[in-house]
Amino acid sequence: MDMLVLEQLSPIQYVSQFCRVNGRRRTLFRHYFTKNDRDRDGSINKRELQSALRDLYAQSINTEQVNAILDLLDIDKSVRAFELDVFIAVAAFSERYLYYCYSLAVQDQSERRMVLEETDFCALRWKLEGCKISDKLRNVLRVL
Ligand SMILES: [Ca+2]
Repeated sequence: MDMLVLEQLSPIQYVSQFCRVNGRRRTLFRHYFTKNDRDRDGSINKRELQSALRDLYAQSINTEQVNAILDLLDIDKSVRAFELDVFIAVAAFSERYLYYCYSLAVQDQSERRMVLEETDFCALRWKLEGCKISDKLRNVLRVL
C-alpha cells in the first residue's frame, strides 16, 4: 500500500476502503440500516445511526460508546445523512472497537490474541513509524 494514499485518507474513508465485511455481516448490517431508515429514502440520520448501532448490539452498548466510535472515525458533527456503505463501515469498525475495548480489559495475552484474530479486517502490515498520517487516523489504526 502506498503510504501517500494513507496520508490523504480520513478515518472513515480508510475504514470504508480497507475493512472487509463478509456477506453474512453485510446482510445483518443492512437489516438494521433498513429497519432504522424510517422514511425509506436510502439514508439514515445520526439519531437513526445511533439507534441502528444499538439494535446491532441488542441495546448492550450505550450512547457514550456510540459517540466514541463516531468521534474516533472523525465523523463531522454536521453530517446529517449516512448512506448504507458508510453505515456498514461504521458498524464494522464498531465491532473492532468493541473487541479492542474488550481486549484491553483482558489480562491474558493468549486470549487477547485470539480475540484479535477473530476479526476480519485487513491486518496492518506496514510500519507506521515516520509516516505522516493524521493523529485521528492513527487512533483508528490503533484500534484495527
Ligand atoms: Ca432516511
